[in-house]
Amino acid sequence: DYPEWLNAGVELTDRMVERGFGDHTALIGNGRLRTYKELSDWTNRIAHALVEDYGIRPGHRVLIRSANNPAMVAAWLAATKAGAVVVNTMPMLRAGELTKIVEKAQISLALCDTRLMDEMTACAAACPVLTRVVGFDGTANHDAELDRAALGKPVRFQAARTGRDDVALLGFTSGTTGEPKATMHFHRDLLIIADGYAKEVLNVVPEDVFVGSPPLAFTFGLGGLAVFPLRFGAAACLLEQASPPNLIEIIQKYRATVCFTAPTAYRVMLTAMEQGADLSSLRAAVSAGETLPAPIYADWMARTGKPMLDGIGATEMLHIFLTNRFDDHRPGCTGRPVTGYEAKIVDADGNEVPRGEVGRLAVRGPTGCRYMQDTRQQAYVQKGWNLTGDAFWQGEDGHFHFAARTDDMIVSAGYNIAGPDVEAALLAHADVQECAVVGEADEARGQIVVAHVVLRAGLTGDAAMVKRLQDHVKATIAPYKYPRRVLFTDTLPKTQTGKIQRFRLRN
Ligand code: 3SK
Repeated sequence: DYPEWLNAGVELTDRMVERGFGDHTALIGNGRLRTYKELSDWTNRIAHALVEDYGIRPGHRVLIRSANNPAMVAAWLAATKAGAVVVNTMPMLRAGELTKIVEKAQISLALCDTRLMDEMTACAAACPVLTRVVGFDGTANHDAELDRAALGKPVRFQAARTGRDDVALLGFTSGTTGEPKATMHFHRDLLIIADGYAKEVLNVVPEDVFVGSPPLAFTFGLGGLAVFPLRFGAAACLLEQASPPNLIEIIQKYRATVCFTAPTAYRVMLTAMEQGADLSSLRAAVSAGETLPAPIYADWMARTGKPMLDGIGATEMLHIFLTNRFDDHRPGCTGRPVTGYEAKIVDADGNEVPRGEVGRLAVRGPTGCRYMQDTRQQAYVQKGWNLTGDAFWQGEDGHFHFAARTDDMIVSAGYNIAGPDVEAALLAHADVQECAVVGEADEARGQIVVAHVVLRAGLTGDAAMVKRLQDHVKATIAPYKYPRRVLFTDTLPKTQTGKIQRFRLRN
């Protein structure tokens, strides 16, 4: 039950000061600690600048482009307080990918870390709807246009009178067609995920220090590294480069207690612990974004005596809806629904299948899929149940087990990669005649992107060509999407109507 008028930005900052957390550390990043009072003042000043200097009004769409850092969190909270609908984007996106988002969401203002301006300005040049790009300083110096505009503003701000069911956030997800889809989430949704999963499963306390790798642009990261800690007076430690070694260093430095990352990073942490790293401060190791291999779960349990909490969420659902728990966990299992959610396994007609049989995972609960202006809504939500695109089975004990993805989405080291996105990038290379991109199981990354490529006549598929194509993909779309394996072939398997049969390329 949330009040009719609710602003998630206010709840996560000013309200926390009112509740006595003013002196607690809220954000750690770029070598600085900021208290809740500082965060509240900072976001209020930026909100003033957004309204008074840049004309932001409730419902305007604002894009934020940054790596994970306190300035990004402040920009997001400030825009939310001003009533804007925020689109957080990943720093690795290229101008072409940003353009699709800006056009789809009709974004008028972009707030961009000054270190990431190039692709943003190229996007603005191609998008008349984007009338203003304002730089902010993601380092601790705070010396860019937005920082200067905010500097002299009051520390109190009358937040926009947003309703609990007003849209606060657009989470973008690249569909299997490569066309980005925007999922709308309300102010109350942002609090529901904290009051549900974070409270019930993680039991967050003000003494907690959160750390992790998912980008804030991915709702997994926004929840785990901003909403969850801020809702309970805990601290969030934000890393611009969240490589496993950096995570390990920061966990030790700040005695982090809750970690959100993918199995790949936990594997590196296990090796580091064997070599003497002290990660004993961690009380909760949350693994999501890709399947948790049973051996990593078992090794973690053996070394730390604590379970790794495997969960599954979706951008459409905002956050985790199925999870293991501290007192109810097992290997190769994604647990049970978070309180408030229900899940079942259905066949192609939506009928529940018997226990043990693989089918489509259907879920419903207090958050759910609301695509913005997208015909795919009808396919995702059927009879009130969200069909996430995952194949699962349910054991006799009611616990859910992952089987496979049911679409062309490749999940690699926690990143969702749409095969068609990579295909489009490869096809833009002069040497590529045809290609098909699929995911292949990989022990370290869950899946890797594999490209099957037919080259133009007379060209040779050698190591130099592999490198050229990989570099081309990295320069065209977000670099993490590049194919780690490139296989050359004379033909691709096709139906009689000429459609590529990607399933025949998957092993
Ligand atoms: O499991 C995921 O991929 C996910 C997606 C969005 C939000 C949270 C999670 C865990």
